[in-house]
Parts: sequence; C-alpha cells; structure tokens
Amino acid sequence: MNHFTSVHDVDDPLGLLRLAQECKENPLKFNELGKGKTLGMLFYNSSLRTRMSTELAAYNLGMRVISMNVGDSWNMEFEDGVVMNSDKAEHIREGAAVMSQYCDILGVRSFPSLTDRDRDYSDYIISKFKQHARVPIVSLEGSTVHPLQSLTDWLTIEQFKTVKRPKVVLSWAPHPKALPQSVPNSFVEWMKITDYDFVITHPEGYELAESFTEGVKIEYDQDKAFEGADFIYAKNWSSYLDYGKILSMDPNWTISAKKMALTNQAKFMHCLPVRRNQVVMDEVIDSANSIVIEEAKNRTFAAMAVLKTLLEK
Ligand code: AN0
Ligand code: CP
Repeated sequence: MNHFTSVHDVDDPLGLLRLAQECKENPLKFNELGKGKTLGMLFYNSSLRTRMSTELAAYNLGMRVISMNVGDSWNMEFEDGVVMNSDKAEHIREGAAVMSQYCDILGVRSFPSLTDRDRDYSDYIISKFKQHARVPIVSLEGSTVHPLQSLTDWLTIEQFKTVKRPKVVLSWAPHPKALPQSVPNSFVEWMKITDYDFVITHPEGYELAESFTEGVKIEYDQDKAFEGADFIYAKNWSSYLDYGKILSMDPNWTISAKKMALTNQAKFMHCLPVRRNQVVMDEVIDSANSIVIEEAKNRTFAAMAVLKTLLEK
C-alpha cells in the first residue's frame, strides 16, 4: 500500500480489517512504531471525527502530528503552466514537496465543488497531492470517496453482526444542504468486497455513479429495502445525475421508528455529523439499536491500521 485514497490502494483489505480489530483490542500495542515520525494533516473543510480520531491514532502509534486548516496557509495553485498573477501565492509542486520534508505521511481533506463533476470525480486535489508529494497520502475524505470512514463502517458491522451474512441497507435520507456523494460511494465500494447482502435505496434521480454501483442491488421502495435488514446505514447525498442538486426533501425518507420496525431489529448507522429529525428521528438515533457513537469510536482503530501499514511500507 503506497497511499490510502480508496479501497483500490489496499493490497489486502481483509488484512487491514484484522489489523484494525487488533488495534481496537490493544490501542497501545504498537506505540513505539511511529517514534520520530510525523503525520501532517491538511484540512480544506471542517472536521470533528476525522481530525480527532486520526490524530489520536497517530499518537497511539507514537507519532507526532501537525494539523493545519488550509485557510491559515498560502492559497495554492494546482494548475500547471499558469502565470501566477492571481491570489494564489504558492504552487502545489513546491507546497507538497516542502510538506514532504516535514512529514512522513500526509492526510488531506478536500470536499467536492458539487458544480464541476468531471473535476470532482478526478479527485483533483488529492490526485495533485499524490503526484507532487514525496510521502504517502491519506484521504481524510476526498471529492469522491471517504475510505477511512468506510473501513470503520466495515469494522463496526463486523463488531455488531449476529449472522454470518447480514443484510446491510444504504438508505438515502433528506437533508437541507447539498452534500457530497463521497461517503455513499465509498461505502458501496467497501461493501462490494464483503459477501453481505447489500442493498441501496434512494428516490429516483439519486443514482450514484455506475462505476461504483455496478452489480449492486438498488431498490427504489425504501420500505421494501428495509424488510429483514440487519443494518440501516443512513446518509444524504446530492444528485450525481443532476450534479450537486437537491431533488427531494421528502420526509417519508427520514429514518423513523416506523421504518425501523420493518427491519430485523436493525442497527442504525451514520458517519456523522447528522441532522436530527431530518435524516433520522430522535427516537431512532437515541434508541438502543443506534450504534453511531461506537461507529465514531472505531474511526481511531481504522486510522491506526492505515497509518501502521503505511509506516511499515
Ligand atoms: C460531509 C459529507 O456528507 O460528505 C462529511 C461527512 C463525513 N457532511 C457534511 O458536510 C454535513
Ligand atoms: N464522519 C466524519 O468524517 O466526520 P467529520 O467530518 O467530523 O470528520
């Protein structure tokens, strides 16, 4: 594994999952491994979980951490061959190379524009970092996927499943703001490497990119999708087809107790942050079947597995 920017970077996903489980059992088991090594984290967008859990993961491995909000640094130019006479003071070529002098691993969070689909789906910023940095790059959520979240979600399902092959349902839910497709794309990508009974449900018009959903069951009737489910993974995303648009705010898609009653006492999952009584009703997220806090806790162990693997490379 040279980078961790999607499931495709991972040589042995099952091995990575097992390592995350090992880190969870004993978080300080490898606390000498990262001695003298530095993780740099660069945030183009807000974060609570990714920032705190990845920092903690690095500390558990004995690393040091330098975190920066991009707004505090120089505005960077990513295009090659331009005359730099605008507001951009530094080029990614120097920026990434210089950060590689200080850091042994670089994490980058960069959300999509939701206006330019081709640029977003080239994972433009993370790709540029991969191109010009001289150290491994970790996606802290890019413009198409969020692999640290998905590895965590897999770890969480393995922790809570009571049958060998659980039914896992990814359900779209309403939200007042246009959100990226990164979390659902990534969740789909990682679920495809499991043998779970995996179903996606969303209103028409919310189809994710076929490159992600090829071969995956899609059920447009949410009630039908929920029947017999062991896990409900809720997430809003904006339209991929009508790129970045909100096509529906239908409250019938909100995850309610009535909807959960259709399932096989399913566990409720969400990557967080979540808007209560928009995406999910209080009665569900506050119920005993909600595992969102444990899911967030597992972010640390997924990040540890990733950092450990990259450190040993
Ligand atoms: C982001 C998203 O939907 O991708 C981050 C989730 C981890 N969510 C929001 O912007 C609310
Ligand atoms: N789930 C997640 O990535 O949360 P943050 O956006 O708070 O990092």
